[in-house]
Order: sequence, then structure tokens, then C-alpha cells
Amino acid sequence: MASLWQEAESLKRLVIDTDTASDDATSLMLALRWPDVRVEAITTVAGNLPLQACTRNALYTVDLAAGRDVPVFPGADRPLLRDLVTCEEVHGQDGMGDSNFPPPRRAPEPEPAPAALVRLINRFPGELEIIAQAPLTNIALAYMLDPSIAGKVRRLWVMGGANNALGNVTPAAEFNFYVDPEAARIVFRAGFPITMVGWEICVRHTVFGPPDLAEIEAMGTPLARFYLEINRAVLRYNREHGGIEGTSHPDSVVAAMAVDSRVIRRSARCFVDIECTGELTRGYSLVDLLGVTGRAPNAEVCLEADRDRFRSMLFSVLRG
Ligand SMILES: [Ca+2]
Repeated sequence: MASLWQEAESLKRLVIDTDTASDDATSLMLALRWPDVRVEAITTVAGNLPLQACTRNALYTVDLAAGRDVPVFPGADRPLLRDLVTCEEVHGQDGMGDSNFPPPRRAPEPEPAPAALVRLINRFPGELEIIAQAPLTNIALAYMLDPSIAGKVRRLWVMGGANNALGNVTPAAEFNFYVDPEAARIVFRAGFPITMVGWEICVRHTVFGPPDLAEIEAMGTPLARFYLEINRAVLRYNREHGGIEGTSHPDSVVAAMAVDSRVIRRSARCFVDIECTGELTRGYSLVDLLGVTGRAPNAEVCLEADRDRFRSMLFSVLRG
């Protein structure tokens, strides 16, 4: 009995909200394979690709990486107010490096993602951590269904925005906040205990260059092969358009932080808001590092990640 109780005590319960393509799948792998972590659900949302493709990629990744059944709940197929913007040019037409994987073995759940989020957060009040690594549409919809969930989530990890740094869709904006800025604004004003990890953290502390990739290739495991396949397109895109020589890990570094907070080296509590009306700055994340707005902090903002720790964590997962 004691060991069962201890197991329940040390178990970290996660839900991952994802527009599954390339690094989203790596993030799922890391969380699904990490000890003492239980991924209670995966929720999908339109973003990198249309919803159906994101859901298919999530299901395929669960087939490959999860040792147990993890339900996948499809959610919003478009942003709250705007037309969907996708980015097949970054991740490949299938979002997985044009690997054209066979159809997944399992099927998505019938319950919509926002309803599933509300149900699970209320089932595990104060216990669930959510990794939001996509446009925040599902999280905003869940909050609108039941505003009390903002106070019941143990932590909401947000991959999105850029902390006073260059965006990746426009100079002002990172993709997730650009796609659905209204959802991002709703979520940051809702009172969730947010940790925000911006695009600049990915660029500065998570890139795997040629020596890292050679080491992964030499592993020869199914997960290492999967990693290299799904990152083919993004590797090319990073080189030709992103000014980055290697693979980038915006989502998987957040998963690593969620399962081991030592991956965050420095952070600061700041007021963060998202631009919804700017002529040139749609989706810009205002991070008030100096406190000049006089507004109360609403997020813990990651300032520096531990690259070596992240690398060794992901490598240990890929080695299998
Ligand atoms: Ca994503």
C-alpha cells in the first residue's frame, strides 16, 4: 500500500495541447517516455496544420512512443476570430518532414478538447499541469466554458510569444500567438499560473547542430530514426529561412521543463499581454521586464534554459 501511495504522490499528471508537427511530436515523445509522468490526455488544435492532420500526427506519435493508451481529443479547427494560418512550408506537407507515415492505429476521442480539459482539470484539482504548445484556442475555450479552471491548474506551461526578441512569423510575433492572438490574450488575463517560454529561448538554448544530429543518427533506435525523419523539413527550413543551423525545439524544451524544472536556469515574474489590434504587430507579446506598466505580474517568464540538461534528457529518450 505504501509504495502505491508513494507512487501516486510522485506522479506528475500532464495534459499536452498540441498542433502536432515535428517538434510537437518530439515533445510528446519526451513526456510519454519520461518516468514518473502520466500523460492523462493529448488535446489537438489547428495551427501548424489543419486540425485533422495535427490529430493524426498526435495519434501516430502515441502509437509509436506511448507504452499505454493515451486518449487524444481533437479541439478547435480554427482560431477564435480569425482565419487559420498554417505553416506546411516549415514542417512539410504532412507536418512530419513529408514522411507519409501510415494511418495511426488508434482513433481520436469523440469528446471535444475544451470539454475534456474542463473535465480533467476538475477531476484533478490542483494537480494537473498543462503544456500548451500550440495556438491557445482550446485553452481559451475551456476557460470560457468554466472560468474556475484557471485556479485549479497546477501550472500552465505556454510555448509562445517572444520576450523582447525577434519573432518567427513576423519580426514582432511568434507563430502560436500570431495565429490566435485573442485566445492568447484571454488566457494571459485569466489568472492561470503561467510559465511562458518564448521563441528566443528555443533559438538561444535548444538548437541541435550537425554534431548533435550525427550522435542521434548513430543511436539507430526507432525513436531516433523517427526524430530525424520528422525534423527533415524543419532542418531545411531553418537553414534556408530561419538563420538556424540545426533542429529547433520550442515545444520539447517546454516538456523537459515541465518534467524537470531544473531545465529552467533563470526566470522572472512579469506582466505579459498580447497585441490583438496592431497594424504591424499582430500577436506581439508585451513582456514588461522592467515593470514600467505598473501592472501586476501574470506570468513566470523563462529567461534562460539549461541546454546541456535538455540535450541529455532528450537524448536519453531517443536512445530508448
Ligand atoms: Ca506546436
